[in-house]
Amino acid sequence: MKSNYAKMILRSLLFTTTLASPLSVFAHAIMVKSQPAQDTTIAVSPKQIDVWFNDKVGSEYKAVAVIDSKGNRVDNKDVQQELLDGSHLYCTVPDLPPDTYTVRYRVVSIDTHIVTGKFQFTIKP
Ligand SMILES: [Cu+2]
Repeated sequence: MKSNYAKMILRSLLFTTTLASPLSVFAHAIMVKSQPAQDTTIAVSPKQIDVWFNDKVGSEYKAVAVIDSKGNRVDNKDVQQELLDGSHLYCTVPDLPPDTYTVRYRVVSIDTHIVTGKFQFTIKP
């Protein structure tokens, strides 16, 4: 988690630096929220995984994958971008058994930078 935080700080520093460039009106995407939330334990399988960024992200190359503790991909490979909120991606999942899951995402920022990241949640009845 500490290294993620360091990366976020680094990214915001880089973003501040790029404010000098004419393209800088466009934001670098940073994940700001998810459902299930990062590092939470829930009792029942979610129906879908939601990820929100600080700004709209590109519609191309978007990816969200849910991986179980054995390394198997378990989501339905149906990532969507909300029509009226381009900062919101989601994919559906089947009924997931208790386990710790890793959600990996990849998006293209409006500033054209590719952003990848991951977070975990646990299902425990
Ligand atoms: Cu960027």
